[in-house]
Amino acid sequence: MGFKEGFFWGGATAANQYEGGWNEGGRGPALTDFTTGGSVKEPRKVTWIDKDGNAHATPQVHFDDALPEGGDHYACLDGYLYPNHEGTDFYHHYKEDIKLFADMGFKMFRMSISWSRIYPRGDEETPNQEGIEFYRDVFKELRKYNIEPLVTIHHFDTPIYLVEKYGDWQNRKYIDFFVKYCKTVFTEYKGLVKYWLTFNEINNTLNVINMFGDGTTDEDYKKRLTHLHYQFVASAKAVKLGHEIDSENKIGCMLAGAITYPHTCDPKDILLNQQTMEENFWYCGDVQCFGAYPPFAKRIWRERNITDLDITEEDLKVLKEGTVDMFTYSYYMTNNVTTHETEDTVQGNFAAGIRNPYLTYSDWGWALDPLGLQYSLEMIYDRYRIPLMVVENGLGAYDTVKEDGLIHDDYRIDYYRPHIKAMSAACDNGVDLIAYTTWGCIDLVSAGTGEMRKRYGFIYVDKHDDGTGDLSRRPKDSFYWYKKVIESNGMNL
Ligand code: BGP
Repeated sequence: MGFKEGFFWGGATAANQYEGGWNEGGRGPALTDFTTGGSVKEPRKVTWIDKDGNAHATPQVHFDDALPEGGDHYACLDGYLYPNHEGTDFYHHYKEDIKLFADMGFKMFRMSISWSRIYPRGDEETPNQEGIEFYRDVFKELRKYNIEPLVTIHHFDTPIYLVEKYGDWQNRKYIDFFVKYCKTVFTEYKGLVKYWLTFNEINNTLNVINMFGDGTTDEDYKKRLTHLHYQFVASAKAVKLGHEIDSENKIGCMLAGAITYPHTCDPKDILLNQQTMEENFWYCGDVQCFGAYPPFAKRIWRERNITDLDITEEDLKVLKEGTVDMFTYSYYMTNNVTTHETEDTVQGNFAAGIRNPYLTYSDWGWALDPLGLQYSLEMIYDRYRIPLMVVENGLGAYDTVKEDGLIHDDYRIDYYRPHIKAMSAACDNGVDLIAYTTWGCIDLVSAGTGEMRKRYGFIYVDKHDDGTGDLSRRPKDSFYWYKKVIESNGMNL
């Protein structure tokens, strides 16, 4: 019992937080070079970018400048670069890093392609060959060690040129730009990559990232739904095209595990929780797995007075033809919802809410809830009955290098152990779980905070928030522990 033979154990990263080489190899600047997801108040290292989004050869450092007023994506275009743009330099370390992943016994490695490395502006006719060759080398290197790449095509990093020229996914033209990009990568990497994810945490548009103002007005909400709809159509077209280009391709959706519980057994809370899950989670899952908007979508639109979303008959046909092969999600925590007044709240990045008295919390205010992972796996599988992957899970923690030069991260091992047990229990209960890629298997920049000190890795990277560090890599204690877990197919915890 437990994990099936051939289970894909591995780790996950994203170009926008890991890759670096942001202005090398013909890459264009991306949205995520300018923002970390909304919560950084003080950019630490700032390189000058002019208003057209062009990087200047000699960076000017503005340590004392505050974040432009408002701090949203658009304000960031005024000339600030965020720590993501450097990541932890996979670009120059990929051979070394992949060797370390192989030493741990990885069967799968999740990474993303930076769109602006393939199409620097996003709307040009021909791709950037140097960018194409970079990823080809990476995929070959993975294959050398029999590590299966799992590739996210879009992980928050839309080319900045598109954002400036067309607005951020508020324009139908994005569908064609994205599909062209997908066609290029499906064609170029045919035979090298089989597992693909279209949009990372697609439901974040609705439930987490502060992309369109504060989201409280109906108008803001409509923008989010429009953005999502264009991504649904782009994703469905990509799925269809990916199957046509290579019938071996397996293409999945990827959602943030926005799993909630009713805070009390008051039926009003039960109903509130059901509707919250519908809005924050099932709305995106249903469209991508069933190929049609769910019945409750009409309630969501009605409640926000939205009567004229730009959804055409042709779009509905496209959604039907582009259902995904697998359902994948990130799982970090659960949150509670209630209709009652409560003062017992918890603050964290991406996670302000009601404190669950049965759970403990991470240093960043995220509820530690391994059983919620089992619960969500069983609930999702029950609904969709297609293979599942947990493609992000992990503990963001402060790590210190001890005098012996080692990182004794037993707290991380203590985090993983019950989560892996929970997945095993879900498998025993019939869930077809095929992969587990832990988040930030090597230290990288936090999406929510832009910090280096929020570390997730089994591998420590010498890089710090003040800009110091030589980027050297070294295994933490959890590295050796995870190696044993993989060797024993999840039995030796
Ligand atoms: C998810 C993102 C990742 C990752 C993770 C952890 O939302 O897909 O990119 O960063 O969250 O979040 P954070 O970096 O804020 O700790």
